[in-house]
Amino acid sequence: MASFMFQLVLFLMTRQVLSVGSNPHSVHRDDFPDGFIFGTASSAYQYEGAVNEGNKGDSIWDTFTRKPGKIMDFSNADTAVDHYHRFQSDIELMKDLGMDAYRFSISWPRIFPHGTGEPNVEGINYYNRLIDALIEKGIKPFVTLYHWDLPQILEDKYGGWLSRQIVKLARYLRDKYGNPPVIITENGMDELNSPFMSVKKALKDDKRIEFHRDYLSNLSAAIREDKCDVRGYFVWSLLDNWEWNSGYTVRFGLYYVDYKNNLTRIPKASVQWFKSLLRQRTYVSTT
Ligand SMILES: *[C@@H]1O[C@H](CO)[C@@H](O)[C@H](O)[C@H]1NC(C)=O
Ligand SMILES: CC(=O)N[C@H]1CO[C@H](CO)[C@@H](O)[C@@H]1O
Repeated sequence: MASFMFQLVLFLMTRQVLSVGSNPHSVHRDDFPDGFIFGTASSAYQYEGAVNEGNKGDSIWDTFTRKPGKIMDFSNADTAVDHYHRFQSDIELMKDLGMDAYRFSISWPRIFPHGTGEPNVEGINYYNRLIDALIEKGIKPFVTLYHWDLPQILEDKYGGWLSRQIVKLARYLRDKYGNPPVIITENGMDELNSPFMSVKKALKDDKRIEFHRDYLSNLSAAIREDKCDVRGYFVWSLLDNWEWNSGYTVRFGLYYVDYKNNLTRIPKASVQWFKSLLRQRTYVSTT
């Protein structure tokens, strides 16, 4: 297995929109240090679907979504955006954007359907295929170990004690390593998924562009001027997806997912914006 990185999740779901500066279109990959990583982020439950495939066990969210009235639009993530079956073409989209990395999470109940015991070969194979496909396209995999989808059986047995273990782990790492490099592992802005809004209008996500532009120009300044050790920035998210209690009522994607038309991915304006931000500049030698 090729090398990949494990990351603790640092959630940074900023909603604050910063004021627009004088040169709003200037932010570019070159404003960041060499090796700075741009990526998109996702989580297993919000993306994969296929909740009953591959010998997967139930997660606490599978149980929760089946309780009436818990999810705003009465939806569930049984299909989500079908990333489980479509990850190959989704990786093509990341490549096309010029992204360096992809952060995804491992569905715990896909690996341990019964919470503990022997790992499930089908689950492991799925993540191996995903990781191999990313590496083949030159996109670095960042793996989140836990993104809320605890196996139901662990919740039943231990009342979720493992999530307290995760907090303990995070504290331990902070105390042990002090001031570590920071990766912004998700930052994004949602818009209401209004049934009355045309697709054409939904694709014009200028507010999202403004949001990322302001954030990135500030981040670049923090790195250059304040010497903050920030190493990467992950956009939440590549695709519109299933947003926990909000179900499908909000859209966070750079790509619009057409839920009425076979989950087709359609680029929003922000895709073009990120493409030009991420484009490598080619310098012409004059000698
Ligand atoms: C829906 O999209 C998937 C992935 O592109 C494709 O394999 C499938 O054939 C499509 N289904 C229909 C009914 O168009
Ligand atoms: C601290 C900092 O750099 N703030 C800047 C954030 O971005 C906006 C818009 O580009 C600027 O106006 C702020 O000065």
